[in-house]
Amino acid sequence: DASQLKEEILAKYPRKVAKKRAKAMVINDPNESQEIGANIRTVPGIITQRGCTYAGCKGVVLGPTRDIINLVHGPIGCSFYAWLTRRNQTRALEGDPNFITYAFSTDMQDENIVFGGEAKLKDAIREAFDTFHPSSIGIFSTCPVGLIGDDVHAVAREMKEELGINIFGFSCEGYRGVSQSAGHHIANNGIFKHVVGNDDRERTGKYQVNLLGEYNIGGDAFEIESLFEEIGVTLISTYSGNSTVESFAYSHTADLNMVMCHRSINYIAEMMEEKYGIPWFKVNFIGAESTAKSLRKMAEYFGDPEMIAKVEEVIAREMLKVKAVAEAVKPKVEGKLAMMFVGGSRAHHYQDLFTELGVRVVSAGYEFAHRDDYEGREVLPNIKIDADTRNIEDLVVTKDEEKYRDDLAEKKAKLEADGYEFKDYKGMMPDMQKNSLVIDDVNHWETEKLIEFYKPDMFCAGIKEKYVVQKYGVPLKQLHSYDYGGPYAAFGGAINFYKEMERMLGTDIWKLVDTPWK
Ligand code: ICS
Repeated sequence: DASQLKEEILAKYPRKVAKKRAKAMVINDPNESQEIGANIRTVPGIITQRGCTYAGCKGVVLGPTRDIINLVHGPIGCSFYAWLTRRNQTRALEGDPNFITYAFSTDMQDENIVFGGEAKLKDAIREAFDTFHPSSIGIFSTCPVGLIGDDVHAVAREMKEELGINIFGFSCEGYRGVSQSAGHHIANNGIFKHVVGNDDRERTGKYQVNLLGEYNIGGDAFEIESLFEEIGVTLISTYSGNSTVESFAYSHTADLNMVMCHRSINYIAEMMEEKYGIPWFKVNFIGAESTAKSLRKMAEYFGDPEMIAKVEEVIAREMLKVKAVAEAVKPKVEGKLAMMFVGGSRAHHYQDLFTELGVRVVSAGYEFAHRDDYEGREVLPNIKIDADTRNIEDLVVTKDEEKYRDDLAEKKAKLEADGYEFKDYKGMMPDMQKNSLVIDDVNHWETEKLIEFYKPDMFCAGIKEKYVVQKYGVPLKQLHSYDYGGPYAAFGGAINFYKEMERMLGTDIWKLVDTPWK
């Protein structure tokens, strides 16, 4: 069983490493509260799946936003490898700016490392301004910037003054946190400080919402947007798939924040509630059942009978299509085994899609999530704050007496009294089967042992794992970029995913793989 596998994995490690890794592997019991070691530094020498803090800040959170110039201060490689490989899509309106197809970099050279790069950064900002006339520019620090001490914030202030547009910097040097998770937090802080609340424009809809933590990979956000539109909900802003900085600036005019990826964006949800009184709850639009549940929860929040009826109508109509495909695919894939090791929320969300097909998830884990994403938010007060976390600024946010929405706070209190849950993420572990193996920050050695042990029919991870796993004769589905596929969100996305699983699980080609070491 799983405990034997865990022993075998740990036996290979030096004693100290084994002790560390033992805490990151939990044999799951959904009815017990179990602690997992998460958001802890990777042991040097281990091949981790993780990315860096700059990746989380520039690549993940700000990267999908199209009307800002995201200028990377650093060596060209940092920009090149963040250049649309995440497959985040956007749809600019006619005549509107869209800068995400570009890679902006100061292209630091040895000379700048030795003598400082601030002058080059200023020139780059002026050049970007003269060429593109953006309304805002973000500056992203890569590792050398922190090492040589360039002050990107001072440069931002100076250039903001000179050019008269919004310019702000991020101290998101790659090494600043233990993973990209630190970069999410830094990005959340920066957007909140420099953008949110800048534009108090008039309401345009009766029911206004923000969708937080949806990045439009493979067009996921488009699927969700069209549902909202049909239901009569005005989507002010998505953080940050198919988004604009312009919309972030008035996103505080929303009546509700729905959080899709808890890990990357819970900070903004919390800060917006503190300052403006906008309640938030967790949603999930991956999986047909989860989508239905999330839509119902939204309709219940607004309590408009017309919206409630519309939601039911949409669910009934879409479920017919979804069920037809699921019923055709399920017999072909039912009982197969899957495992998924992805980022900070998809390893949880995608289990729903597999469950809908009768595929069993035997092992799963996040790369960089925190204990609350595994065990639920009730453990938040018990999470030890270590030096790596303390490194990241925790903004102190206070109530905005003028803009605070007392009406929403009252609405929330009333709903809560009826058992409606806000801020209620319960994490991945309670949703996983008993004795499944939960692993944080899995590495290549552990991946190989997992494959040998479980012989899974499907492995879900990313590009760094893909070809190693496939050489074992196991198909790998990238749950970061979706390979070339998607969207997989909402009802239409569920259908796409079922078909993809039918294609990948139904072929015998993987049995023909002759590994070089056999
Ligand atoms: Fe959130 Mo890859 Fe998201 Fe998640 Fe996050 Fe990343 Fe991607 Fe992955 C992400 S924001 S880039 S849902 S869109 S950093 S797939 S935690 S690792 S699972």
